[in-house]
Amino acid sequence: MKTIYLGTSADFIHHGIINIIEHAASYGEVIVGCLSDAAISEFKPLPILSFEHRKKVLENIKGVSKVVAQEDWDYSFNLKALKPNFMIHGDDWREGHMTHIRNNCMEVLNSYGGKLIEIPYTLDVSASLLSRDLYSYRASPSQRQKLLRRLIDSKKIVRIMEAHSPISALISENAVYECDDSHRRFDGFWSSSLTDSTEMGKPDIEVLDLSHRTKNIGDIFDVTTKPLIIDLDTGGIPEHFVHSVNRLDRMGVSAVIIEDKTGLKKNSLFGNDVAQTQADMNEFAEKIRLGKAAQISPDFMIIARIESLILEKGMEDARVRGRTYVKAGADGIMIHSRQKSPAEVLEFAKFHKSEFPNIPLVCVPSSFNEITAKELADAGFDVVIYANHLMRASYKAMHETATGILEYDRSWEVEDKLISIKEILKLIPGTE
Ligand code: SPV
Ligand code: MG
Repeated sequence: MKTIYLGTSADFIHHGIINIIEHAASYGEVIVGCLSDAAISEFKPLPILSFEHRKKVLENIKGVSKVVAQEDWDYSFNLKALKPNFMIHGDDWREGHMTHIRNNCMEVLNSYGGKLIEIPYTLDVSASLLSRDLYSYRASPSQRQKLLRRLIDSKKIVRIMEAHSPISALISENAVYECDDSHRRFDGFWSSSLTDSTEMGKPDIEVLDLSHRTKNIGDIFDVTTKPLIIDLDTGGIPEHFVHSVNRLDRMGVSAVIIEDKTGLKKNSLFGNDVAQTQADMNEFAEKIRLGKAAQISPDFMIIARIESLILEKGMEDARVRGRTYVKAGADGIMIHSRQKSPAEVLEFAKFHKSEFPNIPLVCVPSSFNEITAKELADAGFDVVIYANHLMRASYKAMHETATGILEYDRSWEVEDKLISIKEILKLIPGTE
């Protein structure tokens, strides 16, 4: 009996996939490669169903003989391993970003005498279009919340962008950079104490209360689907922190990050230029313990942020604190630095990953901004947060526009820096 291979994510089984399976079965035994979360995440948002559930659905479709995992977006690795007599694919991959994968598959098939079968793409159905109908499902608190852990488990690095307003969040929700080996997107949002405070014209000293912060998050959640990490400063006193955990968890926030400082908190990027006090390590660990006991959903994460390098307490202090916080139940560690060079956070990452390979490590490369996300991933980081960039971008543009109008006494000269009114009207569905 001859064999034929096809790969699919199988998040939605529609008649287009059934057509391909039926057609494939006329050539021989159908082996289906079910794409792993990691493979899908290189190009598309994570599927709604887990890998195990998608595999189970495929195994129960008439005509499917065997289901294997396809761990890469590129089918050619499985072709090399399985050497099927045929591979089947819709003819839509002859153009666009899939062409080089088609070439890779052709090369492998040719190497052992396999054959490619292409069938016309089923035009009236698209999994991507169907997935848009599931927008509201993705945006539900529990679905959104659990995405962060799944992304950390599937991606080499999770890219998080600061969102201080719904419109800034929408920009990150939709931003994409398409390259050959992946489609790069932001995976979620950072609710920053700095940019939330700045948006309100207030200093970053824990002056905004939780109601204000959660109102902003609620507004962001109204129009987006991606997971959110909140910067909760010191977390407040432990008796208050447990209530904050409860509230954030219930609204579908994925993670809270608290920093080990006490007293009047100032922004970390000041370092020791202003008076800032690091919290007692054991008291902070107790706060983490109480927070973990207070959460309801197993998906909610409490991430401990170590300020030892910011406050020049040294690497050993950072390491001891890291160990203590992990022992107290922290689901992740954020190591912060305000150096121009990433050397100290890379050194910390080496220690941390050798001791706790499964505890996610978070980086905020605001001052050491030459390092790429890929380099951070290679050094062991799991999450990178761009903590203030959209706020800084919008401030600069607004300031230049305001002073430009004063300078020229009219708006004509600054017009080319602005989004047109026509575009604004098209930007938000439902405006017209
Ligand atoms: C924030 O974005 O508010 C942060 C990161 O806490 S930093 O400003 O670098 O301290
Ligand atoms: Mg902050």
